[in-house]
Amino acid sequence: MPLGFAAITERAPVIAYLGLGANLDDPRRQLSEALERLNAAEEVEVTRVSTFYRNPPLGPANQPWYVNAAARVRTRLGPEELLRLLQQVETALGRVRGERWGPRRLDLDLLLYNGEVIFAPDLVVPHPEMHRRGFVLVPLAEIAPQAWHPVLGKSAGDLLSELNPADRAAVQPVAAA
Ligand code: A4P
Ligand code: MG
Repeated sequence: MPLGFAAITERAPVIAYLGLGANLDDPRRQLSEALERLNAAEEVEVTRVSTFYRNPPLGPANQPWYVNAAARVRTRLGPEELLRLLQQVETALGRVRGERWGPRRLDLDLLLYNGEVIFAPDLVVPHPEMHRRGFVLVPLAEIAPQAWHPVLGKSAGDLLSELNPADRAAVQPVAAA
């Protein structure tokens, strides 16, 4: 086999952005553990993490407030493989799938992947709700104001500045422990 064959066929690393949320069982710990597990995966390096933000639930109101964050990862995984990894980490940390938009220990969403637009049955990227959500845009714009939404043709910073001020104000940094 010619020298360097493996290196040539290996996928080059790309940048992806993740949204993290939890509102049960010490949400901050859930997010920290999720980030540790993702970073421990051989094909993923967590290169930036936002502040953790408290905010009221979107969806059923009779559930605790959420803690949300965003992370930048460098990965050799394809988008579907990265989604599988996110789902494995959710399951490993004990997420019980239940009511849609209901309380959860951990929710990991793939927000942006390498500037790509993906419409697969189980994966839509950019995440279809991200541009409407303060709890996604506040942390994302903190770590990557230039991150590009390829469908809307706008940066995370632009999308945040277009958000309703009340939605933005509802997302507040978690007080230092
Ligand atoms: N799926 C498709 N595209 C993606 C993507 N880009 N990232 C599919 C992740 N998953 C994606 O997800 C349902 C299906 O979405 C998966 O099978 C996957 O193949 P799920 O995590 O099982 O269900 P879910 O999270 O309950 O539903 P959904 O519609 O994904 O909800 P969201 O949009 O994740 O919202 N309020 C606050 N304050 N903070 C929050 O973080 N989160 C939610 C959940 C509701 N309210 C919230 C928050
Ligand atoms: Mg989800």
